[in-house]
Amino acid sequence: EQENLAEGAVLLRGFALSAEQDLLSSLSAITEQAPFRHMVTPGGFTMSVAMSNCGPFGWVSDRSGYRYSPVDPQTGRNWPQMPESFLQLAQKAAAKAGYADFMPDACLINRYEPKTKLSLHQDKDEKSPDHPIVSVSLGLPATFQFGGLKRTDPVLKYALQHGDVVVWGGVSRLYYHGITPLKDGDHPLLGRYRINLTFRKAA
Ligand code: MD3
Ligand code: FE
Repeated sequence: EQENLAEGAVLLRGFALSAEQDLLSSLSAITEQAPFRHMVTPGGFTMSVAMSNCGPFGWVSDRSGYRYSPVDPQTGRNWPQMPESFLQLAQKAAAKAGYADFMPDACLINRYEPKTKLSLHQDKDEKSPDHPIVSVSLGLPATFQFGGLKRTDPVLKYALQHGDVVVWGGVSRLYYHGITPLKDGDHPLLGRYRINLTFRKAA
């Protein structure tokens, strides 16, 4: 089942379901090495989303800005390796959406609990927007909103469920997007959390 959300954006409903056990056990191993933390924005606000990373590069934010770093600033060590199950899922999804040779070098892991939100933003910290982004939703459902190339463009809302995968390429790669405050709930595998994995080519 394949649904076009916008020009270049493909929703693959339930695409990650067959890998959920592998994904969740790998996730625990990663966050033991690189625990979830709340990063601070350049403006001095603490993000409500808790984050970790795996792969050669990880997205980090602090008072000096947003960037990709090979080192976890909290441990001084490299980010954990990207598990084979993560890489294979991301590549399989990208291929299905028409990107045959996606080679992500960064996986940002976002953790939401009830009330956590992610304000409307663009993803512009990667070297080139020509590579797609693959996102995997796990746990509690979320309302995802996306607009256009301008912050003031009208937004559409979509419910993203456990197991949904979205591939963002083409012009949609630079669209403004965000997550509305998470509603409370109890997911059979993840309890009161939503986890989102985003795979990117950063460098
Ligand atoms: C549309 N994450 O990490 S994933 C992010 O659910 C981020 O945690 C959200 O936005 C989350 O930057 C949304 C879906 C997503 C990811 C990247 C995009 C949608 C996108 C890039 C361009 C357009
Ligand atoms: Fe984003």
